[in-house]
Amino acid sequence: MSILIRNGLIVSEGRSYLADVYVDGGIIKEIAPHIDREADELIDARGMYVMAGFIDTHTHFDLDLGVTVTADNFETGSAAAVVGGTTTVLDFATQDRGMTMQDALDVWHKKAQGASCNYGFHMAVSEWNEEREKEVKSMMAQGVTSFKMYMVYDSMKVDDGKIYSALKLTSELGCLIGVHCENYDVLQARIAELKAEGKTAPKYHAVSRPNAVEAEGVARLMRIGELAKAPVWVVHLSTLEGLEEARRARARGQEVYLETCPQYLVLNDSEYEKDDAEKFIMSPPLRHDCDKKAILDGLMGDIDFIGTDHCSFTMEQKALGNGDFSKVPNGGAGVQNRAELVHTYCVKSGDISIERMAELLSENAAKIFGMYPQKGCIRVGSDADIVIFDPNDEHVISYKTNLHNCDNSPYEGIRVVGRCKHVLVNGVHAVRDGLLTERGRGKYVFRKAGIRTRK
Ligand code: DUC
Ligand code: ZN
Ligand code: ZN
Repeated sequence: MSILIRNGLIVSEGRSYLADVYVDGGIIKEIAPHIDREADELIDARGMYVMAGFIDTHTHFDLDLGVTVTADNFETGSAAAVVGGTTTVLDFATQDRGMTMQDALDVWHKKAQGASCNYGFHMAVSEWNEEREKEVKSMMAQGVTSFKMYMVYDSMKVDDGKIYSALKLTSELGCLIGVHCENYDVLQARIAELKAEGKTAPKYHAVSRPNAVEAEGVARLMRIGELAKAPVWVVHLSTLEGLEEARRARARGQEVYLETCPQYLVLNDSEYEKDDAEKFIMSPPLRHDCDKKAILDGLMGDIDFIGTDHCSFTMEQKALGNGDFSKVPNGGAGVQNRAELVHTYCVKSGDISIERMAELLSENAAKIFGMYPQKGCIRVGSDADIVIFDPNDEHVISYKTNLHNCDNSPYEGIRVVGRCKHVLVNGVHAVRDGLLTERGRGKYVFRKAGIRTRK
């Protein structure tokens, strides 16, 4: 199957230029000012950007939290991803206590079968011991070169000593660990204080975990990374203070990778005053406008990539909290809307260039997570994961039109400028005029050790 993309503005690897792109057998075969070749299909990309398929570094599909399972599995989540231009997700395979990493990886491979976008896995580990250490090389041999640890959540939390040991071992092997940075003990104490005062409404979720709860976790991770002489990745950074801690560590010479999410660029904590505030219960919580501004400024250089932390729950699932914010399943749906939100709130606003958007949504993740140049760039020989992005299309986000399997969206009613008009997944034309026309074309992405872009 060959496809010729004509007259688009290619935005890739820091530059933009007009060219045609010819794709065959799932691979980019030619890029030239004018390609005169027969193709099975022709896409006219005049007035549109031709970009490397976006990579979402942070999704939770089919995740069992114990009380409930995320509303999106790989079938629905990956379909929503592709319509939003995400051709690869890195989902968190989760090693529950008592399980091996291999068990978790096998389970996640099964869950992901038939996905509409490509997928790779970070391994989220809930315990760290000699047995788990022995599995790291085997994970790498199976294409898993990044891991995650949580400082919070009773079922997942690991202590600082374990984070230190894990960082030491995995970094020697060229792997990267992402850490959910919050101070567990203080958070528990604050939740108990609020409950004792009868403060259980959704807005107290944000009160229970203010900026300092994240910043302390980030500062601690920075020092643990320094002691372990390891690079560290802060997942879903949301605060000015957390960003400052990371900057300080970099100024000391440390290698720090930062991820943020659209919710910390677009929304703020006023959402917790709304009637459907449960849908904004996610961790980290939504922040103040000054944090939004700091994170937005950080996109210019401090922040390396933007993932969604897609972790969707229906309103019925959110109601499991039964009026107690600390029991509401944490997370929101975002996998479909990342590119259009970043385009609207960061590019159209004049804060970042379209070239920077390409880095933040695809290229940097491809490099740091060991997929480059197979993915993350428009180059001859790279996979034909391609987004043809119309920068002028305006529409309003709604869960009713989103493909995710969830009766709410944190972005409900927001007008965005920009739409992924056409999307190719492994050379297959999967989205036409904004509509998903091909499902199930995703493949497992076997990842190498990443490029240490901040070394
Ligand atoms: N935060 C969420 O909101 N959901 C899933 C996990 C997390 O850390
Ligand atoms: Zn997290
Ligand atoms: Zn997450």
